[in-house]
Amino acid sequence: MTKRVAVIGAGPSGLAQLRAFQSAAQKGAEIPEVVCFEKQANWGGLWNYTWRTGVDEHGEPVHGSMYRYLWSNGPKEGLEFADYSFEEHFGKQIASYPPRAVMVDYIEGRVLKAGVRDWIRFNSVIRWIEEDAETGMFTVTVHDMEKDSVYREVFDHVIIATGHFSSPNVPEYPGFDTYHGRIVHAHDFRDAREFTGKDVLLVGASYSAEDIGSQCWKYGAKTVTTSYRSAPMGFHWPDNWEEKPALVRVEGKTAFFKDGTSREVDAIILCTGYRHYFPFLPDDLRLKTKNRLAAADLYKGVIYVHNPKLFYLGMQDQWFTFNMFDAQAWYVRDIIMGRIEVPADRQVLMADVSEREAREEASDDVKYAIRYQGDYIKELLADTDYPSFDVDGACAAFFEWKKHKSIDIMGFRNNCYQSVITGTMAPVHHTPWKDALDDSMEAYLAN
Ligand code: FAD
Ligand code: NA7
Repeated sequence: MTKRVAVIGAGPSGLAQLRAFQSAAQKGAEIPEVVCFEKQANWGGLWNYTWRTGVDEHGEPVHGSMYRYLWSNGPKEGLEFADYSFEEHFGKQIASYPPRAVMVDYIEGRVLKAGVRDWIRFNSVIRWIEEDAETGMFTVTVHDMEKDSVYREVFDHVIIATGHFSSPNVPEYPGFDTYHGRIVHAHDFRDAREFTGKDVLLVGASYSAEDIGSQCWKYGAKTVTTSYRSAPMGFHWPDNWEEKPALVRVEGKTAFFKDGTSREVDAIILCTGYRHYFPFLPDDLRLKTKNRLAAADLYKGVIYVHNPKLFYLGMQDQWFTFNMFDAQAWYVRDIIMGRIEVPADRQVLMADVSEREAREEASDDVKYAIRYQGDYIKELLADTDYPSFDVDGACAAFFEWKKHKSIDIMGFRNNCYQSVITGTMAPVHHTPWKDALDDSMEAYLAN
């Protein structure tokens, strides 16, 4: 009997999985029956922008964390699909930091070409997954939101591709309950123009704080203050941007910091990260990990050590994204198709995880971390037929990106890099990022 595989989520990771199976079928292999369940009405995951916050049209928690005017926060040369270049999609090479609309068009282009849309059941929320101890099969409970009906289906394998930047980590500080302004988590931030002319405080010192702060600055916030718990971001900020140590409390509209200073702010944006959150999984199947490069309990970063018929994609903290999801998806496909064997001894699986953790912890150097994830991709690629590409070249693009950020945090997106897939140099974008207020695809491609 044909194996049945459930893929949960049609974001970049889930779509990579569909493309991986379709590519095997295209080469003449017999593939399992693949069913992808997606709770949103369309594919693209986080890249599928929604204006909604809180709950969606069905009363489900909104998945989207992306906001208007978002441009890729790293060079596209670090994430390009090896089997579908930007040049193939757009018919020309494009600049290196595309806005969201351009990115979603590219993501969509590959899967439209592969013809896998009808493998996906949209508006289908996974409510629960459990394993039958006797048969080892998974029963998946699905809520079809269009029909408003709940049903169950049985699968040999389940692949969790629901992402981990959707369920916000929301700390509380003394005085929040009486604060005279808006407090919002990055997950619910949508349009920077809301903060034009305002004094904004961002709590956190990572990508969200940096990028949402930059958006607010670009669209005319009066001042931007960021507050760090561990270490400052340390970029050369514009004059109206200040980094403060940890927030201690707020009173009225005044925020007080650990160094004894204070500042009046109109809004507080909590850029305090996200949680791995899988409300549809019981204890024995649920991944519990921090946002790190060596995710806990995943052999080869994808196979759940406590139940190797269950897989997780894209659960690591991410330097690499799309090409890493591809490497993972091809690897998982080949395990399911019997081309790659997973050791039967659980101790071996656990030892693999420990080794990855120790290697990650061996250094906190940024270049080391980028190479670490690059090496992980190479390790997976070595065992599958995913088109090999110059991973070291992609690492080099990330090193350059880091350098460009340290030189000019508001200008790093004006740089361009060489594609490791086609070898072409990206053109310089026609407008500096800070002046490009129109982030439509038409405006971006008008080079
Ligand atoms: P997601 O994109 O989160 O997709 C998961 C899918 O699973 C969603 O479609 C969701 O609806 C679905 N789903 C969830 N729960 C269920 C359920 N119970 N039932 C059915 N379906 C479900 N990466 C970059 O490379 N460049 C960037 O510039 C960049 N910017 C980012 C900016 C922000 C604000 C955020 C939050 C992330 C950014 N990322 C960026 C990283 C991002 O995580 C990846 O690019 C990518 O979207 C991850 O893909 P994914 O498929 O693993 O997860
Ligand atoms: P990250 O990268 O997980 O960073 C979370 C930040 O929030 C980090 O600076 C944390 O500080 C800080 N944090 C977490 N909890 C708290 C509390 N309680 N108080 C103060 N500060 C806190 O999440 P991001 O949202 O920035 O980025 C996630 C993805 O979105 C990323 O991949 C991008 O592509 C877009 P710490 O350093 O732990 O002290």
